Amino acid sequence: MNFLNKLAAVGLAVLLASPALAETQTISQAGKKFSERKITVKVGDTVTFLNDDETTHNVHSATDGHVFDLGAQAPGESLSHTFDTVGDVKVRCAIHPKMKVTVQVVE
Ligand SMILES: [Cu+2]
Repeated sequence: MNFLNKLAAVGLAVLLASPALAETQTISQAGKKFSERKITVKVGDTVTFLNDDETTHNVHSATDGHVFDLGAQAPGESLSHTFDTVGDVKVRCAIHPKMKVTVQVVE
């Protein structure tokens, strides 16, 4: 094997060993409902919460170890959260208690 072939082999090995790129999933909130009841994401993935409704929403979670609050979200606005820790995260809207989605974060 000459030098260039070795270099190519090493490059390929590095490429194959690199982790998959983080993904983004989108959940919409039309009609005061999350478009999903439960989704599964991988650690490091981002979920975008799109407010395609006609009212303000406030996506947040009070789940131990996963607390976050995206704050008041006007119609038309998109806000994102990256899930960094394994677990079942119960996501709610602070304004509309019936809005619930569980984000299951896996390795
Ligand atoms: Cu809401």
